[in-house]
Amino acid sequence: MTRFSKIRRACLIILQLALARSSLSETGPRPSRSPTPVYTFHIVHSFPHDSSAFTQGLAWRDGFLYEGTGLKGASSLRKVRLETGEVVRRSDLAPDLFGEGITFYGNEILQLTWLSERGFVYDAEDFRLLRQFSYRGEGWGLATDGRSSEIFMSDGTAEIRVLDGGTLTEKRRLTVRDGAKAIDQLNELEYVEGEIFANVWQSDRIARISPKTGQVLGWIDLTGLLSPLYRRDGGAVLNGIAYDPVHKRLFVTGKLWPTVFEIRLLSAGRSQKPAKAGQRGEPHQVLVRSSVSTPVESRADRPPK
Ligand SMILES: [Ca+2]
Repeated sequence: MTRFSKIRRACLIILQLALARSSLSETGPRPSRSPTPVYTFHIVHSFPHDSSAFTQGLAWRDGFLYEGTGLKGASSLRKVRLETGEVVRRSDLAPDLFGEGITFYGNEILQLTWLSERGFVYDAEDFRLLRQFSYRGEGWGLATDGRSSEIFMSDGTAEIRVLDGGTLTEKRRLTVRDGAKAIDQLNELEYVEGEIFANVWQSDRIARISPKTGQVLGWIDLTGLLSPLYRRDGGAVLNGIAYDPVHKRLFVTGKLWPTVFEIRLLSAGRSQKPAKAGQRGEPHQVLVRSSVSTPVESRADRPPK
């Protein structure tokens, strides 16, 4: 065999191997991923909400809702009586500021602004302004787990910044993905039983996110929670999640919505035995579990109309 023939034969073998591999990849098994679980809801209670409040942050502590509102000239921090919607304490931002997310950190409340790169720290008891802090870019949502010294901050992208609670400086970032797809427009946040819940701006969905990996563990579909009749404004979208960890109550609302809803999560599309008599509508049932693979409740548990 001449040298040329050897080279030609080697080339043919390489070509055949490449074709065989290509054929295998077309017909062989592809890596697959189970669909991300989707949860729906059952309304446990409805409470009045100030329909002029452009909700940008929502939190719960010791029997009261705390709310941060936006829009220039209408931005505020509020302490709200859940049952009546009464604002029992309020501090307004300067009219040139657009308020955003809030969260508790110890006995303080932090509040972001949208484009001003300025954050505020208040005494949680009397709303006295204690100090300011700064950050780069946009400020959207805030949350903390209440135990570690970390604070989660969204900025409208698919990234969640992790801040040191003591210095309010950035430690690292999570990129939020559902499978391989980055999920951006992450807005108001809440830490719920080991997960970060995030409103996705201009959608009826809340992403349940792993605070370790940024992976979306599940979706909460809140379509139909508020009748479109009450959405008076194009900006009146779902935004605002608060969690009462003591009684395991989950609250959601929206910008300019007339209602705060306490909801219980349902596992969509999975049947389960009906709840025992007397359980329906009680506020202290399990709302969420730390493992999203565990069904929470089924549609079958919805009370009949
Ligand atoms: Ca929140």
